[in-house]
Amino acid sequence: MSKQTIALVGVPTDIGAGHRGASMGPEALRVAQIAEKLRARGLDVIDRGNLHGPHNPWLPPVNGYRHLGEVVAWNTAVHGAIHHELQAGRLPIMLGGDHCLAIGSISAVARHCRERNKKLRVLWLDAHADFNTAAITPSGNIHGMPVACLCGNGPAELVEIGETTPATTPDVFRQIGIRSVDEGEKQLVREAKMAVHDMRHIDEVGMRRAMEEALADMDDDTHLHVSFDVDFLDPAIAPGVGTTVRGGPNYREAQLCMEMIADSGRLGSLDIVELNPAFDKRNQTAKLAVDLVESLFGKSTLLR
Ligand code: NNH
Ligand code: MN
Ligand code: MN
Ligand code: MN
Repeated sequence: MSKQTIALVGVPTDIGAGHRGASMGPEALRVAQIAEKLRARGLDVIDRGNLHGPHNPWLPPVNGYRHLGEVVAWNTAVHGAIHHELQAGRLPIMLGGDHCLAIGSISAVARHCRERNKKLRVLWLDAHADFNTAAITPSGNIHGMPVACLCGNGPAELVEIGETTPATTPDVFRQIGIRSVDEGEKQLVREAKMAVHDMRHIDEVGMRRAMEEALADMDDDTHLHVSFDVDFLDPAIAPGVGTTVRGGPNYREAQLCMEMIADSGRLGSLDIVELNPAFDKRNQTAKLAVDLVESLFGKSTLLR
């Protein structure tokens, strides 16, 4: 097999978030040497630079959505860029940006899977389920809604990004690290029968078994997408996010999670989202994210 080529796609916006600053995420990851560290692992890395889109007008929600038009514009750009990289056989890493951008990236991955007759599995590493809708959102922030939109529960403009509506279905998702789900959102998560490996479950069975479950039943035809919301991590080690929730995975649990994904050999695309340098200290959260991404690409399997 030929050498895997990674394409970094920066998406500098905080359009879907409740705090400003995730727009600085792509540059913080570059400063933390994401490209250099992956090259040191023997991977080919192309940095595509940043996508462009509307600025953040910082307005209140309208009909339950903040900045819907701007979110559509950014996600349309993301969908096109990520699909282009996948079609060329590259492994795209989206450098976010807030988590609303997963609508564009995952709809592109789902489209690619349909075109190539591949099965899709999405690992959603997050403190939050991101399954809100306009009717139940406590904030109107669309970064709390991407999973719902991808499953067809959202505004037409967002649900229709990509070729097929809905882009995908709840059964492809495995959510890991969840510990903050809004009241109305809980009901929807239950109704959708989403596979949620929440922190309670991880406490009880450990990260190893939770990840064995999340990675089960994949085969040669499975494309694995990882959507890594940096607030997945415990805020003690990762303060550089807008919405910290205590009680997340510690350093070793997070490493094991990434190592087990690497061992699966199925990783086909990745989002790194919600990194917010305005809340960080000396870029430590960006450096940690890069360290974990190195493990996702096999750094710590040397002794096996
Ligand atoms: N659930 C909250 C909301 O919808 C917070 C979402 N924030 C996130 N999600 N960072 O990952 O507003
Ligand atoms: Mn999220
Ligand atoms: Mn394709
Ligand atoms: Mn989150």
